[in-house]
This record gives sequence, structure tokens and C-alpha cells, in this order.
Amino acid sequence: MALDLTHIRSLFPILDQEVNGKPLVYFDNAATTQKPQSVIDALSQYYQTDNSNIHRGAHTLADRATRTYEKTREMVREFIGAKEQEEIIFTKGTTEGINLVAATFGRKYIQAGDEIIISTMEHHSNIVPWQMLCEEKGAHLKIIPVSDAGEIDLEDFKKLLSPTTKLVSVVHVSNALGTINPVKSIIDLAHAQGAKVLLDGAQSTSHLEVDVQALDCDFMAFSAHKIYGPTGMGVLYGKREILESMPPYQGGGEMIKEVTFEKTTYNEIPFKFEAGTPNIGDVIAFQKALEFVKEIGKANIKAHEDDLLAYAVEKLSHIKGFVPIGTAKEKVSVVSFLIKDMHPFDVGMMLDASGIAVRTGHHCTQPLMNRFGIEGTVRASFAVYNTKEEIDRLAESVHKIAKIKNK
Ligand code: C6P
Repeated sequence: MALDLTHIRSLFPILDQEVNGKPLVYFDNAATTQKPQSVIDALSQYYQTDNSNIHRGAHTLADRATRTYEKTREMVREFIGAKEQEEIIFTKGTTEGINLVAATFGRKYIQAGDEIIISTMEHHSNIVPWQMLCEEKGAHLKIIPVSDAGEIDLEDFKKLLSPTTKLVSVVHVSNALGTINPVKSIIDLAHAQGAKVLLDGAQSTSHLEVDVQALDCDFMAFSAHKIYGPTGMGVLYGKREILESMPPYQGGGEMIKEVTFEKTTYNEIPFKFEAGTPNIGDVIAFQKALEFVKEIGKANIKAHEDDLLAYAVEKLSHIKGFVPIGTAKEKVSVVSFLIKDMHPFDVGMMLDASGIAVRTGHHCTQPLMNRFGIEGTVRASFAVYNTKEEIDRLAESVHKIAKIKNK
């Protein structure tokens, strides 16, 4: 089904503006997507009519806010195909979700000599928490290599797996390359060795149909702001029995059943992991982003983005000096590249001067950049509201920029 892009774009007020005298082309969607008016309105509406602290008050507003807030939990459950609402923990974002698992599951289950496996293409937020944990516990971090195309070879992964592997934590879709990893096979292989698996779903949940039960992952973390939702709100999914066996994350209000100076008992999941007043307004506003995605349909979004990716690769690859970084067979709509003899930062500045927003640098994946022997890339990442005309503008600008050094 061809999408009505004029209509879709009209839902995103920010897109209708000029930057540096040119119509904005927003190609930094892997960093954060733009928000439809419905999300912006829902946030404002919450503060205008419902603002109250949740789960505590005995008054009407508190009750209304609580019910609306909890509705998001059910919508998220459906969005990722989880079995139960209690398996959905609200966080600040992917980073907090991963840190939560490291601080609770890690604290309890990872011991000296144990091994945790990650891949070369992880975001720093799926590297540093494990390094910190390994240092504290005397455990070891093992790294799955990536090929020149930016892919994981399952044979390499199998060689790292052993009975001492306690956790495998891998990115579902690479933010820097766009690679879609073979996570179902990774999960099955890890489970066969008795290891648990965490998926970093920051970049997959916006592009792919994700079903945590079909995948059988033990945890998955993602951020609302990359799925047309607000910043400061994210989700950690975990299987009930594992979450119930884990110690709490932070101590405070909401996560307790009863507190005395002698002993505190903890609340049930998910509240055990949600200490303090949460980001109520943004959690509620996220409903509108989920509705937006559902209305268009993930399959239609994916088909449109795949079309944009193929078009962009075709256009850009003809440009002299264009060097793609990450050419995996299975990819989402991310084009990471260099222009020969030019610094990515300079390319980004020149594109910005033409009204085109891309991200440049290491994309919080320094070990991956080291693997490719580069400092960083220029990254254009597409979302549902982007068009082929915008890609024409990118290709035209890249062509002009590349000509400076590639006559
Ligand atoms: N990547 C990018 O431009 P937070 O910041 O917690 O919402 O998400 C962190 C994160 C974790 N994993 C992956 C794969 C990610 O892509 C990100 C965020 C942004 O690529 C900002 S660095």
C-alpha cells in the first residue's frame, strides 16, 4: 500500500519549516524521530486537565491519571507482544533499561568467572554497564566480531558461547549501520547453553514488527522517543519469572509494600522496579505515538522505509568518492557513509547548510568505528514521513560536496 505522505507529513508540524533558507530535510531519525501533533497535544492536555500523582491519591484526578497511565502499559504490552502487563517496566529509555538489568539481574546472577557476550556493534549503553559489572564481579566480557559488511556470523557467536556464559546482550538493529541481527538464532543458541538474552530494541521497535514471545528474549529495552513518542520515557520488558526473582533497582516510594526501620518488603512487579514519581505525562502521551504507528501499520512503514533505503543506496552509490559503511543484506533504513578525503563532520555541516539534518560522528559506537578503522561516519536515517524527493536533495548535495575532493 502506497502511503499518503502528504497527510502523514501534515501530522508533524516541525517538518514544515526552513533551515538555513531551505526546506528542512530531517534525516536524523535514528537519533530521535519527530513527534506527531497528537503526541504534543496529549502531553499538553494531560497537564491541562489530569495532572496528578498516580497510584497514591484517593481523589478523582489521581484516579484518572492513574488509569490513563496504566493504559499505556497495556498498549505497550500489545505493541511488543508480551504475555502480561506486569512484564512492562517504565524507564527513562533504553539506557536505563539496560542499566537496570545490569544492576539487578547482574548483581544477583553474575559471579566471578562468569561470561557476558555482547557484539562489536553495540551502542555504548550496551557496553559500559557490562564493563562496570564485570569489573565489580570479576566476570568477563566476550565480543562477537562483525564482518566488513557489518554483519554477525553465527559461527563466530557459537565459538564464544559456553556453559559459563550467563548473559548475551545484543543490539537487534545497529544504530550506526542499520544491520538487522539474526536475534532469533542468537536467542535460541544462548538458551541452549542456559544463558539469558537481553535485546537492545532501541532501533528495531520503530522499524520492525517485534514480538517478544515469538523471539523468546528474556529482556528487551527500548525508548519511546525513537518511535514518534516523547523523550524521557522508555520500556524494559522482562519475563515474569525472571523479574520476580531479581532484587529491586532503586529504593524509594512505590517500590515497597511495607517499610519499617527493621525490614522493608517490596512491591509486586512492575512497581518493584519503578521507585519514585514516574514521567507520567510522557508515558501518557506515548499512547498517541503507538496509535499513530498502529494506524499506518508496521508492515506499511517497513515497506516504505525499505523503498527509501533502496532508492538512496542506488542514488548515492553513483557518486564518486561515496563510501558506504555497513552493507549488510538485512538492513533498516540507515545509510552510513564517508566521502573520500573528507571529514564526516565537515560533510554534516555542509549538508546542514542545505537544510539537511544528518548525524555525524561515532554514533556512541566507538568500538565499531575502531573495527572499521574510522573515527565516524555521516548517517542519514529515514522514517515514515520521509520522501524520495528528500533523498534527491540529499544525493544532489552529497554530489556537490564530494566534487570538492573527488574531481
Ligand atoms: N542512539 C543514535 O543517534 P537512549 O539514549 O537511552 O534513548 O538510547 C540509547 C541507545 C541504545 N541503543 C541503541 C542501539 C541506540 O541507538 C541508542 C540511542 C541514538 O544512534 C543516540 S546516541
